Amino acid sequence: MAERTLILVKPDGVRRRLIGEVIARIEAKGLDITRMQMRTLDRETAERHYAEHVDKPFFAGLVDFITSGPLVALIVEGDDAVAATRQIMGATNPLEATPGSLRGDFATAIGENLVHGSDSPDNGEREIGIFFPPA
Ligand code: DAT
Ligand code: MG
Repeated sequence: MAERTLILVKPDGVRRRLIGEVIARIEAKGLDITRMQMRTLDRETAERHYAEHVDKPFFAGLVDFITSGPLVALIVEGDDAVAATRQIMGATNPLEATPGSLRGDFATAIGENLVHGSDSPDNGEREIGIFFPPA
């Protein structure tokens, strides 16, 4: 089913010059990038984006990290875009992500795992609304 998801190349990915690598893999998979934006998040926007994690012990560190420099936000569209992009990204913990996935190939630390992808179509629409609000 055609759906939309929000993908972020997180600040570690931008610092490490991996924007192109992430985009290349999304395109190679056969998905469409329909919007793209580079920006540095303020804390309020980061806290909205990660609202589901507000009670987790790692929340403050997560907000510190995601606001630590520019990131690239993408709207990705295609059949089963949520599951397809989560497959490309690999497991949250890079040490559990399979080789061939972005996190498996390029990251070691759960706190600096290169990419974000929405975990459901509903969350995708919610997150897209934060980064690309309707005019
Ligand atoms: P994902 O990004 O795979 O959807 P998530 O939604 O569970 O994973 O968590 C969001 C981010 O929070 C994740 O990409 C990295 C960070 N994170 C998750 N679990 C963590 C932990 N145990 N310690 C530190 N950071 C963590
Ligand atoms: Mg998540």
